[in-house]
Amino acid sequence: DDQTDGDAGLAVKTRTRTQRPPLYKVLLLNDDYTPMEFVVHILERFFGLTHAQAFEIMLVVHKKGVAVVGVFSHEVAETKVAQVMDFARRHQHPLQCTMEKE
Ligand code: NFA
Repeated sequence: DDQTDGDAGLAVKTRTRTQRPPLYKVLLLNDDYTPMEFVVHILERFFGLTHAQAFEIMLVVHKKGVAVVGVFSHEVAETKVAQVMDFARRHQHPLQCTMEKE
């Protein structure tokens, strides 16, 4: 406050916007072949869901074609997608998992 800005010696607060890291939705896609119990297992194992929560989300994907299974930082979302895709591929299931900016 150097008295050159017309504020009569009062403190001046300049409002700045808080930077929030972008968040990413992790999406699970339906297909006709992946067993329901395999999807439930993935949701428990990689997303920390209870069996009941996992079953609920699996059914949403099965009925609606897609569901958001979680929202994470870019790095965590990338890791989840890679873990799901790798686990599905190793078990020869066509399950697809993707991410998109919120
Ligand atoms: N649609 C699959 C089936 O009927 C189950 C499934 C649910 C697959 C959610 C992928 C995602 N076996």
